[in-house]
Amino acid sequence: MGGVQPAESRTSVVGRLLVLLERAASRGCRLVVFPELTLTTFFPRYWLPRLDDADGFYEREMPSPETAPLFDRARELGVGFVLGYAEMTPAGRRFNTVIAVDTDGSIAGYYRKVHLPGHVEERQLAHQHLEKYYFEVGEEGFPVVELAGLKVGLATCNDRRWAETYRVLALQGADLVAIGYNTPVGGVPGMAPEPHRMMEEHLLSVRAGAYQNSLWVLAAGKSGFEDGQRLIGGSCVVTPGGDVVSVAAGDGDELVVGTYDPRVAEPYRAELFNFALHRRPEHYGLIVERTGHGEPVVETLAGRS
Ligand code: CDV
Repeated sequence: MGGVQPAESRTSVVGRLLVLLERAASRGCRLVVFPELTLTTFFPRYWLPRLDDADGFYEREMPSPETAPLFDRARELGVGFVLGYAEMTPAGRRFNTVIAVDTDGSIAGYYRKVHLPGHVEERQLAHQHLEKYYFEVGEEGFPVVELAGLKVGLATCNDRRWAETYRVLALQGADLVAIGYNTPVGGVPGMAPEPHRMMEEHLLSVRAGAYQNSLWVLAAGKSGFEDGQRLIGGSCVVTPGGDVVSVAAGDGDELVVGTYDPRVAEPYRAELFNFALHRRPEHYGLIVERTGHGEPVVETLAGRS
């Protein structure tokens, strides 16, 4: 998707999504992935000292009167979809959320973003990255839902850079992982500012996740400019072999299409990445016991047989 400007209404954004949905249906697509925080501009770039001043960016119900046309049309077309949005719960909790809707219009599941990047406090930057300020960490983990007859793992943006995301989804039998994202070019603390580097790191992440877990990745990002901030784009379809078979060509609203074929994953799952045969979880304990890089576990040779 091209950028969503701060003044753009939900109705206007949904109109753009409907155009893409119609195009997808006419190409025979059964599943469409929309970006993270699709319905608004990527507002974590703004520092608003009063959190309540951001309330207008959040959805309190889904579907809402503004988003209902998307749900209705998708059901009529028999297309499932995944849509990212900012969620405000009835108790006033805030999450960076994804909803997954099946081809018959039923809600298949939700995901609340786990890996929230950025910072909580205002920083002296042209653009902030305040996800830790605007959202709580999702508490329900990474779900796999049934969409268009496939097992679809849900993740969002920064999750795609973490190996654990894909592995936890693959261990639940995911055939593919749907990932919406907003990756600003430059100005993100700790990330290289050059657009080509950012694109390289994005593709490296989704390709590695797909390959190491024998699953497809559908990555859908915003692109072009939003309120003066450039977003990386690069939406793509990645095979279980790690090949990018389809990628966005431009910076505006665009349909990126791939054909899911279960046979691509089969040789990997049968042999090289046959988890049941080759994984050694007894040696992976540190992954869940330790968060930071920590001290090396120094092995002593004494007593080794
Ligand atoms: N919305 C995001 O999660 N964006 C992050 C930041 C760090 C640029 C990303 O990983 O793309």
